Amino acid sequence: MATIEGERERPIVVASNRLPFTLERDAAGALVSRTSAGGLVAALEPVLRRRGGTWVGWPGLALGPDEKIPLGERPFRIEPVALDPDVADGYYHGFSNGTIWPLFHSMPQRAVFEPADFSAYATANEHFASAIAAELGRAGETELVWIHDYHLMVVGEPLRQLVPDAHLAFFLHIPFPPYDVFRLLPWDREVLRGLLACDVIGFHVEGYAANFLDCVERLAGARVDRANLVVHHGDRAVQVGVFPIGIDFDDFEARARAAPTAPESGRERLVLGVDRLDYTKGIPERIRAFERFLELHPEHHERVALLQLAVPSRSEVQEYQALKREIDELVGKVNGRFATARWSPIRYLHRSVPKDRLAGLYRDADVALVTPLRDGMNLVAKEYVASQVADPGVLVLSRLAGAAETMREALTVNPYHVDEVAETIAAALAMDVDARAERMKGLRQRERREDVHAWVGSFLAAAGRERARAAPLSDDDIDHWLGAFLRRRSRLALFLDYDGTLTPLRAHPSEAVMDARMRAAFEGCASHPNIDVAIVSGRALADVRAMVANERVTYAGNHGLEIEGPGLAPFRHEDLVHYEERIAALATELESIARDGAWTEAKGPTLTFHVRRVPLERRGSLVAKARALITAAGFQARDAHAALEGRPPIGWDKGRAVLHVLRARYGPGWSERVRVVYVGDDQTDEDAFRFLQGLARTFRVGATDTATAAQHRLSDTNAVCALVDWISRRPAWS
Ligand code: ADQ
Repeated sequence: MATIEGERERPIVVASNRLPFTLERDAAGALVSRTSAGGLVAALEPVLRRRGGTWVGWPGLALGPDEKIPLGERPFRIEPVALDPDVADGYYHGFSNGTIWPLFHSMPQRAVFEPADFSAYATANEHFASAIAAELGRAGETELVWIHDYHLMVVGEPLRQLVPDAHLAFFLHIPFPPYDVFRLLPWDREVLRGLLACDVIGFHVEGYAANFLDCVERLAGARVDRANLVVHHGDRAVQVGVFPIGIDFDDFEARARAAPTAPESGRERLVLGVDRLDYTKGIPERIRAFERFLELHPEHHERVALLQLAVPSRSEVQEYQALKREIDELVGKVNGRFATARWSPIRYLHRSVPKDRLAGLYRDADVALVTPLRDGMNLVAKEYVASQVADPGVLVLSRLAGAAETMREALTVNPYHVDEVAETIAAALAMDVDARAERMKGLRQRERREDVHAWVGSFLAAAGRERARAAPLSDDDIDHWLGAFLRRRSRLALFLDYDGTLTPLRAHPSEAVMDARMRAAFEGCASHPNIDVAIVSGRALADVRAMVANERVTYAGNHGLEIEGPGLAPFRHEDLVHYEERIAALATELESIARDGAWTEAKGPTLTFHVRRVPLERRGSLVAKARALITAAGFQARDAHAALEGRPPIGWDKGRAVLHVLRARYGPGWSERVRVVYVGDDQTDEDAFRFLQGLARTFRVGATDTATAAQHRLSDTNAVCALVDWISRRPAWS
């Protein structure tokens, strides 16, 4: 893949939940903005300054209709996404922080699954998509859109609908959970579809990327190339990448050098904990481990103290208030148990500390205790390392933090293992200066090299590469999907849709014929002694039979309202007679409104109003008129490819037709006797996919970004041909 010349310097749109500043109201209710101190803002602002572009984000509070955000001077645009309070609440507190945050940190018991929250999340993400699309339209050239984090996982799909060739990159700052946890999410496929609408998806560490690929393979039916971290999703190739985030190393180092020495320093050795107050950070567990350390090591009494800083976070949420109370009580209990007249073992500050002071504390801490129960990366560990400019300290790091995958010189612990953490604190305090210096040197070298600027650079380089098309379907891919399923010598019932599946869609139905390769593969299946082929089509039975012209095959025409096949009693739905006269009258009415090349195909009990030749700008209103006529005549109107179908209101669809064929051919115990494969490209095939769930292998052809109940996706009729050909080559048996 070649890098497009100049790509890296074109404008960029950054989208994140929050804007690069915090908005608040002063006592008089006026808006004031404060620059965010976060590392991400510091890293991305220079990129936006250099390349130009826009930062799209939610201001975090409701603005009055004419209220303007005080933006200050910036060489790039700020685009606030306004959200109604209800939507904002369901999106932010609900789905983002009440569902995804705990679930993705593998704490499913804390996750709330509330449909209204997901719908608010989807709505908020659509607002983001519109705002981003407007920015892309304004710039007049296709720029890179860099979407950040778990709040915006489903922006991609609506955005791609608005700007089909947009270049979208996504980075997840939190872990991506294993399949068994992810699939607890009732909206698992929706989230995967949203992510797969992007061209590049970045994670901190390999483990998260591997979890994502597992989920994509098992839940989204995409093909996964694990060696190259590529997902072949329909006709698109999505590049997955591993980009461990870093910090502004030089900035922390300089602050640490400049920070004054605290007056109390040196009296006792310092163990430091610094976190957002969040249940994932393992603060109560850490305090218990420190208590255990004091129990096991009385020699450290009056010589060591734990300083725990916790910056308030999401404090309006009950769960976080409960966590705060728990920590308050624990600190009180441990101090009550061990404190002496001149020593308190734990000092606890529930507040934010300015960066300069923080850097000084990091520098002076003998041990940093970074023990989250789960953490995407963890920047505190890195900030500590950058601040070790004097006597080197020791980093004790949870194995469940992403940072543990690269910060190999840290002493790693299981944060749930109280004794292990306690003994590691003791070991860290006992480590001699050579060992400390050796480990710290390695840590510092890496963090200096892989700082946040390097992170931005490597992500943008990957995102700027030319986009690849999906690789053609190979025998290995098909073997992976069907090999085990068809291994046993069971009969195969192969159901195939016709238009769009065996043939590409054509302007006129009479032009849709199988090409030579497809014809050969198809005939191979039809003449195979252990395979029964059935065609399930929206065409009239006689029509599809004439197109396919093979007497060994079963035909279900008119979406299964009429069925005929070798060895089967011909079937025609008994209610059809009541509709035949009415459908003829409806066909005449539709002909009277047909313009611009629209035409009506009468198919016996059903009809199709074709609009493929109608210019797009006039299609919508014509289809609306046709739909009204169909409905007024008492028929069901259903969307098809560039067409609208009129069907009798009979509770019958392709799913029922498949069941009819299976029962008639193999008897009521069919699911034990036969393996079923179904391939289709149309909305009407979804009825069959749903009906066959768990009972068959199902394949949806084409359109990647539509929802499907099928297990797997095939990019186009070439992929169908590869599949049908593979099936035709199965050895026969008797
Ligand atoms: P966070 O969950 O916010 O980030 P983390 O990476 O540890 O977690 O960053 C916390 C930040 O808050 C640090 O920069 C730290 O200095 C600051 N901080 C904490 N307590 C403070 C205090 N009392 N006073 C001042 N500052 C304080 C999410 C993911 C992480 C991932 C980052 C970046 O959860 O896993 O590392 O994004 O991708």
